[in-house]
Amino acid sequence: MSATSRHALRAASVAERPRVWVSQPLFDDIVSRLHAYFDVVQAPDVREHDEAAIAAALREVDGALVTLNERIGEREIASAPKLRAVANVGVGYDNLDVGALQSRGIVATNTPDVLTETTADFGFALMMAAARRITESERHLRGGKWTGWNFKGLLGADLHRSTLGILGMGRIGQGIAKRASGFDMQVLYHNRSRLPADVEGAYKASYVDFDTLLARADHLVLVLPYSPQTHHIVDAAALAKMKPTATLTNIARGGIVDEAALAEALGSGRLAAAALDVFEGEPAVDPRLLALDNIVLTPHIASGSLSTRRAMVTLAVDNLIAALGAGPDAGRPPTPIVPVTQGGDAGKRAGAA
Ligand code: 8YV
Repeated sequence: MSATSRHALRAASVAERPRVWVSQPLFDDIVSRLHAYFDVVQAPDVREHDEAAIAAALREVDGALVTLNERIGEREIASAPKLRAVANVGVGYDNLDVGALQSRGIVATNTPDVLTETTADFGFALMMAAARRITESERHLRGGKWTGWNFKGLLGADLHRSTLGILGMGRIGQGIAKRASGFDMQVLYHNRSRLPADVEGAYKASYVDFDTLLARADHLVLVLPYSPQTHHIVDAAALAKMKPTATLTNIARGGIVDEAALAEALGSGRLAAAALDVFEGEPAVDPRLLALDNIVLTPHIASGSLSTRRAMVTLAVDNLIAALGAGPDAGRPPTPIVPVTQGGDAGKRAGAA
């Protein structure tokens, strides 16, 4: 082979390297594994990409590593003819239109399991903070309002031996139930489908209908996926069914709760306290919630321990490499949202690189 044709061959193989877009700076040492297989285009800073920016970023790429900041649906992929895989860094994937991706043969993946325990820890911490008024008490102290020990000041509600309600009994819900047993809590849950008896037995959890869950929970935790069916499932009518002494904790997605109705319930004393890690318009937070004392507010950090965030990025990178038909698991991404069928369109594309 002549030097010219060798050069032409090398140039062609370089040109054929798949391209991927990384939508946010994540952990460079983990993301850099992509360089072995792909040309990587990475956003230089954390930002909210609008529809046009996402469409532009996807136009030339074969794959994308994205977070909940990027909404990817029909319009964003309309002019992305090469796109074959979208790896979401997160277990929730309401930012992806999975149907639209699937109908175009684009493999979508998420990061389940690796964040279960960390997120359950945080859900429990938030629930305790709301029940025992921890952040409110700290504001009181820091604000110089603690002028003497007060026997009846800042009294909260107990967790131990109370009734825990879990709406959404998936992996994270089960993680919370596991923690509750150490507090001798009675665990009630509601889920799309009832769990097998052995799983209920393992978590000492009893299935109840949604209204019973609302009525009986001393502490209600939301851990269900967000979808059109669960939008504002906790609305004014649902809140009215809760005990006035109860707390509500949301570590799922903001849109599950009608925030205006929640602010009204908390402000009027209809509900004792709440804790939110997620917001419908995040990063914007409803000023009516910000004005309340009986609410704990955190900026979507439930999965935010260093080791878990690193594990999430590692899994997403593994997914992207495999979904684009490279690496040791070529064509078999570890955690596809919809199983990759090798005969199907998505399967063919996954193995196509
Ligand atoms: C992530 C989350 O931090 O996994 C999820 O669904 O909500 C969070 O744990 C977030 O998705 C990052 O994209």
